[in-house]
Amino acid sequence: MIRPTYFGIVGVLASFAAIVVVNIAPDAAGADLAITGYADGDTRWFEMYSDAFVQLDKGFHDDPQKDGFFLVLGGTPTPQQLNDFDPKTFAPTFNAVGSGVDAFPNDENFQLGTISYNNGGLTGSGFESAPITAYTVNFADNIADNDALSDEPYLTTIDSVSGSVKFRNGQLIGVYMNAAVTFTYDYSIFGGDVLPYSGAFKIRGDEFELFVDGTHPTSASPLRYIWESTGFIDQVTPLPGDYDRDLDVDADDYTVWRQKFGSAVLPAGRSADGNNNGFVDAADYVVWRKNLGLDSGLSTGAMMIAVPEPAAWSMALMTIVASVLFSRELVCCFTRHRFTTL
Ligand SMILES: [Ca+2]
Ligand SMILES: [Ca+2]
Ligand SMILES: [Ca+2]
Ligand SMILES: [Ca+2]
Repeated sequence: MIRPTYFGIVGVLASFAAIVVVNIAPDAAGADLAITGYADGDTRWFEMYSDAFVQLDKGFHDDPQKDGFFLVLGGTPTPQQLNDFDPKTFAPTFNAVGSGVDAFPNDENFQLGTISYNNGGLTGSGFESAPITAYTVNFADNIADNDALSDEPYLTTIDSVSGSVKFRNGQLIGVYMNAAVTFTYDYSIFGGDVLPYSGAFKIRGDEFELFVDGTHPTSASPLRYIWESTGFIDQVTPLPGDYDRDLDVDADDYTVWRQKFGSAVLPAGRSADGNNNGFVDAADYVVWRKNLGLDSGLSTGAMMIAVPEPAAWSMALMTIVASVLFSRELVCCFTRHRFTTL
């Protein structure tokens, strides 16, 4: 296996590039949708045999293209430490040794494969939904390919896929997909078994999430691999004002706008950035207000995330915001504040 830390992570990341694509047979009457994504900067790949991980474009010395090199636990992990480790709350310690790792050579531009769907009933008019029949992906497209460790120790399987793609007058307004993913690492080259690491790749509206995790004992240290990435799908044009991506424009979208208010958005136009200027700001409230009541009539299915009904105080605040934000003086001051703080 791989050790010590610095050289180990280079080798593991390189060998990850040897993922094999597994196809689910496409529907005979289907159409294909190639998707690309924009990954968040906290996209991470853990290799917890070597107690190491990298984070997308964290940089290394003066090279912003590199993805750094970080220690996880500060030493060879024990089985208990691996079991207790929570990647969601982990705060890294940067280990500035060696020359760094460019583990994600395409940086945030992720290749996310092809969705096949049954287009038999589509007319290109109005709101329409089509079932997803297959998903094909090579996540290794996003990982450095300079494998010098061993031959293709990693495989990727799409165990199952479900969901649908949504259109408005033929334009893609959302993807709602849940794919069960298993990575396997062929440890037999070191005298072990083929080890699975399982998780899911999900898309909801224009947002994607990949999470795969697994731990296995070996004769040396236990192995644990984790890859987590979130981001946005490029091909989707969300309904204007539908900030929670459930294909209507209602009070819940206002709640999202309020929660995100003041934040920067990359790329512009995602999240609650309805006017496409890269910030969640007052103009996005205007977009929401203009489209309030728009309803596609389409279900987002089992992937719908429950959003609580807005409380009475929230509706009252909405009215206050509407009346206050658009007085000329406050819009002037608000705008000036935004740009002086950048
Ligand atoms: Ca990079
Ligand atoms: Ca909505
Ligand atoms: Ca709604
Ligand atoms: Ca905006």
